[in-house]
Amino acid sequence: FSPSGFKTKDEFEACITDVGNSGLRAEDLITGRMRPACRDHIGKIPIQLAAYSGTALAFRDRLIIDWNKTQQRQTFDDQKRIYYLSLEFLMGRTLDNAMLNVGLKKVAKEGLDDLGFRIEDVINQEHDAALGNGGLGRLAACFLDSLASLNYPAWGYGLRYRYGIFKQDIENGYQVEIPDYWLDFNPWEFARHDVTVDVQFYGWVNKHTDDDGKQVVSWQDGELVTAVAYDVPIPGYGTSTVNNLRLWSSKASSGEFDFSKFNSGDYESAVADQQRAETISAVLYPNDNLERGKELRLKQQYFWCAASLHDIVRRFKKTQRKWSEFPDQVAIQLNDTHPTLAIVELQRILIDKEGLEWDVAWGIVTKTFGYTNHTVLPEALEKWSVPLFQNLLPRHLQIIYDINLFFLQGVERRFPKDREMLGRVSIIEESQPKMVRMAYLAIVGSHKVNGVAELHSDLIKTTIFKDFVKIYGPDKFTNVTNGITPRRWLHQANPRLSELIASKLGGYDFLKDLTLLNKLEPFVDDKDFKKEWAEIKYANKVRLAQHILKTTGVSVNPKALFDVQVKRIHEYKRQQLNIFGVIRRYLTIKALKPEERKKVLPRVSIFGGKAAPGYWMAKTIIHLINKVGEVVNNDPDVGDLLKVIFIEDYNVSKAEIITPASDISEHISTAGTEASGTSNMKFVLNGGLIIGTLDGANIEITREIGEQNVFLFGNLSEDVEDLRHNHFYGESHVDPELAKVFDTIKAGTFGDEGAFSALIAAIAEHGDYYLVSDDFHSYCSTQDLIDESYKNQDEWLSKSILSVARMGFFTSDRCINEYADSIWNIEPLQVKDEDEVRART
Ligand code: GPW
Repeated sequence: FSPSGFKTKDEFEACITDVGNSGLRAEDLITGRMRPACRDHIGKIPIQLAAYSGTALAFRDRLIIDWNKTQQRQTFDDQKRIYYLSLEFLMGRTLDNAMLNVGLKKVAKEGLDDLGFRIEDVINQEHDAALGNGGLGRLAACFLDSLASLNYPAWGYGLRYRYGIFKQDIENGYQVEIPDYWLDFNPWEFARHDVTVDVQFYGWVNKHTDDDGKQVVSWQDGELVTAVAYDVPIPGYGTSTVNNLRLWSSKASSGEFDFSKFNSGDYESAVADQQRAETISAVLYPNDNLERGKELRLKQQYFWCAASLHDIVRRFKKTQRKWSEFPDQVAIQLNDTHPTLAIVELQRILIDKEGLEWDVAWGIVTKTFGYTNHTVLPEALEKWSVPLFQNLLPRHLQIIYDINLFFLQGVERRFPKDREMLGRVSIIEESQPKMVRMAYLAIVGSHKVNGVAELHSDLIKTTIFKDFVKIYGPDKFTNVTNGITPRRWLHQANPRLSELIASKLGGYDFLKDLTLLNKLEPFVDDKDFKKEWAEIKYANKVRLAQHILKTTGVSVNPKALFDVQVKRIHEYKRQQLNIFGVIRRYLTIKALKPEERKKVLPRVSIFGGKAAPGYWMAKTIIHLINKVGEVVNNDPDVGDLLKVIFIEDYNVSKAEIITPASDISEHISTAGTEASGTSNMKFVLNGGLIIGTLDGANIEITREIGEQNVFLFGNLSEDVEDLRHNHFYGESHVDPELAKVFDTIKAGTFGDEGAFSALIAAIAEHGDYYLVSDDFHSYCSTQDLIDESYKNQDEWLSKSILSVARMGFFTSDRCINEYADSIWNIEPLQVKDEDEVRART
């Protein structure tokens, strides 16, 4: 061991540890002072990690300066701020994004190169911040990126889970969940031990009249848990704005009511209290589009809402304004119903603590909040049992009852003849036990309610919230179609495509104004351009093929058509339809004579996604995909013509590899069930075509890019209800092609047929709720059409280029501007040094 520059091994290792732990030598890595030692150790994991932490800490230093300036500027300017409350922020990795936004990625690359590191390897050292389940959490992350990039004064508020979404292993074809402890080394958060809030639970409500004859209500006793703030800088692209994401962590309160336990020697129970407190922010609930009514989840929700509201109110009070100005200074957006308690908490603060009259307070509350709905699936609509509420949050339950009373009185006055209306719209469901309907509470407490794609926003108005449209009129309900950030989902994930586009558009302005992509249209007939376009897609497929080989041991041909479906596993998203289609393809190939097989277009079917640990049917679907893969991938009759791959542990950083490598991706939910979908946008933006139903944002994507560039199939949402009805009351039969697939599974071709019987029965015997059989034929013929189209590569490329050129609408920048205009009523803050920063990037 003789690294030049260091006298002993110990000295060298101490230096590396230094970089890893403290950041003192962060700049050394960039400037190359450690060069000789590092060179000798290329490829060793600790040093790669050291290089990562060194680089991260160097960029972090830059961010902190802009972050402080931004916060000072926003405080000084004292404009209206938007607070985005989300129980999930699926951020993925930060370093690459920080480098891009600070604008010194090239410098870092050269510095690391000099030291003998590849920047990609360094970036890959980072653990994903996976504080979310899927689309809802990733949307929140894209929104933060856009808010900062557009210079909006904005804060995100969430929970700092010790464990994010679990890591998924596949063992013998089954999903196994491994805890995701991600906080080992996280240079992107700053513990703010000076920023804490005590949050109260349980206890009882004391109502009495004070000396002036005024009724005073106070919530007493119970237990206190302390929320500690952890701040994460959110840099914008091409601007010096760095906004703040504040995540709360729970710990035992120092002002514990049960302090006496320590004194009385009840040490064990005091420790148990501490653990109970820390449990609140311990783990992200791994359910997507499903609510299970667990007490700990309600505790999480209140803990986070109370801490955030306290923080927001504290900031407002510093300005010494009148309460009536609160809605001019503060907009709060509720990411689904998870933060609905914030409505009740603000009302409680205003009436119980600040002494405002009910009506005055309620006027302020409703002007402040906006609510975004992300689903119509009944199992995902939150309801909390009244007894649970009564125990955990007794004062909040009273306030909810009062909100409901005044609301229903108003409804009764307006619709005196419709007695049934009251029961239908009541915030309290008269069931056994009674339930609090959180979506109704969110509507009543907000001034705007929005869906996330046109069809979805129409559906909520005509189905689940129909009565509320009658009550409030249609203007309270609006649409803001989702978007994605082109910085991460084009530039970072697909740097070569971004570079090619920039070369034709004369720079990277399209990353700030995505509609500029339409300037690509004239190149659709440019031979050289098309060739480069195709080469980039191929290179991205090679990269994915390497990842697949490394992680699954299966070798796939990058010349084959890559067919991708990556998202949470859910019956409504219909991965079962896809895998049944794959089995049909397998049977078709098997039935061909060897010379006929030569004409078959090779295809790789790629799946990825997590199932909620308790969602048995979703786990069965994963199992089937893996078992089909085992058989198909090893069948010599099939060879390269068909491969079936399940990519383990799908997450944001894997999405960045998978998305640019797809030829066709699948967005095949039962019409009317997928509120928007956002991966559809990511795939098209990366030059992949899509097969999809007329659902969610697929519809608007089709409108933008043209019907001839999308492969649509299946029943329409307006026909779904009748079809379901017929399954139960009419004559139902399984599509004959699908029946053959079922026979093959039942014959044990993919192992123990019993393992899949429930999956088949759901379709063949139990009403086929998701219309798999109804759509099967249409799905398969559309897949056949895709094979034919792909054979004409020139035309395929034209479709790909035209689609990208027309995707400008789907940037989250457009989406955030719409929220700002139509819901939040906020303006961006002018940033003077923007040009300078833009020049750097
Ligand atoms: F059920 N979405 C999600 F509405 O990822 F809360 N998780 C969820 O728990 C819910 C919705 C919830 C998704 C929608 O399924 C998807 O269609 C949409 O694109 C995304 O939220 C962002 O709006």
